[in-house]
Amino acid sequence: MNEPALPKELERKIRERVATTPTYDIHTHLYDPALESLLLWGIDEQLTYHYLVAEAFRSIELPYEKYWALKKSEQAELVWRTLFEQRSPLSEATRGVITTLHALGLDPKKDGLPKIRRWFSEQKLGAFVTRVMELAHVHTFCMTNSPFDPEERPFWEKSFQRDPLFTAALRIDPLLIDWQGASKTLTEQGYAVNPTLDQKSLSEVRRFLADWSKKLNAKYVMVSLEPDFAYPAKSDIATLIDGAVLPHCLEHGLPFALMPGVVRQVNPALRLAGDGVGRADLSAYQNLIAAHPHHKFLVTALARENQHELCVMARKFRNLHVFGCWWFTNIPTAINDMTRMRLELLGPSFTPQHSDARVLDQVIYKWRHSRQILGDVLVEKYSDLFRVGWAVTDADLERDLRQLFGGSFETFLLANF
Ligand code: RAT
Ligand code: ZN
Repeated sequence: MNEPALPKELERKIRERVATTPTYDIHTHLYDPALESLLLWGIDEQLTYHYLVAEAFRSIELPYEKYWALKKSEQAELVWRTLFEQRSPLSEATRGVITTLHALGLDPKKDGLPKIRRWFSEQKLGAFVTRVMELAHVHTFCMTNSPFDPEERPFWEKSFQRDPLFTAALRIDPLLIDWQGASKTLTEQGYAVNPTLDQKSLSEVRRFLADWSKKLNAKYVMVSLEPDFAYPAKSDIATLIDGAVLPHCLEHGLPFALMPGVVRQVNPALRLAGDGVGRADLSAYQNLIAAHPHHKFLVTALARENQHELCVMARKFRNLHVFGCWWFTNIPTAINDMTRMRLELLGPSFTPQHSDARVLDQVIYKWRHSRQILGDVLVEKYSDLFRVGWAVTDADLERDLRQLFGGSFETFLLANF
């Protein structure tokens, strides 16, 4: 007997809606245009994206320092020659450039780099932001904002007219991973902290977090952590989390976003491209989340091996919201696997993707590629449901997609546990 198949018309509708539902891009490295040159865009920025630089170095023999001494345009030309002319752009990050350029009406194979550069030089930033957001169906970005970044900090200190399309997140890696260094920065910024983490210092750190959360109107507080992060522990980082970050998050109703699995600077010569991955001990995160049921945690893990346990943890703790396919997992094989697993274990109560874009243009490919996979996965899942006697309606579909494309995240931001 033939099992009932999902009507073709419904399959088409699912794919079309997945491709076009407006999304909240909840973690990016883009900036409000008021932060001027910090908002990167254009072909040379795309080509010198650190994902591509790491790949190009596999095939160029130039000493690292010689590459870094080149002008950005020369670096871009070298990457172009290496990854697009001497071989096909088969990797995810190189394919992304092709998707992006075509979406903008350019043909990288035919046009070549000079013509593409000319096209970008004719664009105006304001209109380009609008075009990218339309093409990617992104309604809002969340930035990554660091009070420790000497280029970014002055903008916030003098304040500016915010663009409502760019929301903010307070990024605090230097505070948590290097208290000795951070205590100097905080002292310079007028906070009376000591190199030892005493009560006075912790309350000053809270004042620092409160001031910056307010300045940014932050949606959450975020850190990325090495695989060996332990909790509970007698460490500076655990002391700072318990004594400052968690009380701050609770008082201001902010989630604490944790990104386990980065191994910093396994190859420092690659600079920003030099970080690696390691399987994290997620029991530390389980301890943290279980011990703080009234706090909210956003988590995305870098190692593919951590994905299943993270989903299981989210089934146990409603104060944990799983999000995105981060960095090295932002490749079709991992996105496919992780999205299926998450839907099968969590239903639509997670956020499948964020772009992590560092260059505005990349938003286009990051979302197109992920939406394609989410479309495939959802067609399969709604088909499975159809076969057991549940036909998804238009309203169901719209609601589910709204949740997956930022609705669940926004509900989580407002939740009180
Ligand atoms: O994906 C990236 O661009 C990484 O370099 C990291 O910035 C990562 O996304 C992070 O937020 O730490
Ligand atoms: Zn990031």
